[in-house]
Amino acid sequence: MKKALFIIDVQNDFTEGGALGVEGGAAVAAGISRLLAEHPDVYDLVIASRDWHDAENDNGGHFALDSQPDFVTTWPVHCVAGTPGAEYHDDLTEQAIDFHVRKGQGQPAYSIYEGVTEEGGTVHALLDEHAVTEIDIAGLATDYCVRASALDAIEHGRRVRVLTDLVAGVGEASSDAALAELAHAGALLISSADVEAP
Ligand code: VGL
Repeated sequence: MKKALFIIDVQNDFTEGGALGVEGGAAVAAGISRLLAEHPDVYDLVIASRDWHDAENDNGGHFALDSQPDFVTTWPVHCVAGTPGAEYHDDLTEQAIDFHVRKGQGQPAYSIYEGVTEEGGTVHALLDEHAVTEIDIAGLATDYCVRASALDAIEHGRRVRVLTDLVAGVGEASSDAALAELAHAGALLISSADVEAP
């Protein structure tokens, strides 16, 4: 039984001062790095995603270019491929990441499962290849990309735990609702202090 950590979209644009910064985003970056430093052997695989949108189009209506974003299905321009906003936050330890996944080229892509690895494969295939059955999830944003990634992982039959002190969301009510939905769907909500628990 192998265990993976998903680090979802811990990018400059989703942290304080970014185009779509969420409160607590930088602390999530630092917290994930601390977790990986303190528990270097817990995860067989560490997989990190990045939103990686096109600069020259609205990415399937994801970017509000000619209107105000509604912050539900349309968003300010964020995480454009190759820009500083799309880079991992500086406090996230990149050396601990085994696989990098990019998603959202020309389309909205909330779930890490919609992305591709640097080798061009899917996350689903990567997990199968490494016989991963258990997935812990941390990152941004609780109510969007963390939620979608966790639901996909559950749907693919993995045991999922959300590290609730290492996620941060766009809205408080929508983040609470997302965590309740994930618990109902079968995810365990745990603190990162309990990652070693069976
Ligand atoms: C996200 C809003 C828009 C996320 C991505 O990473 O949760 N949220 N695009």
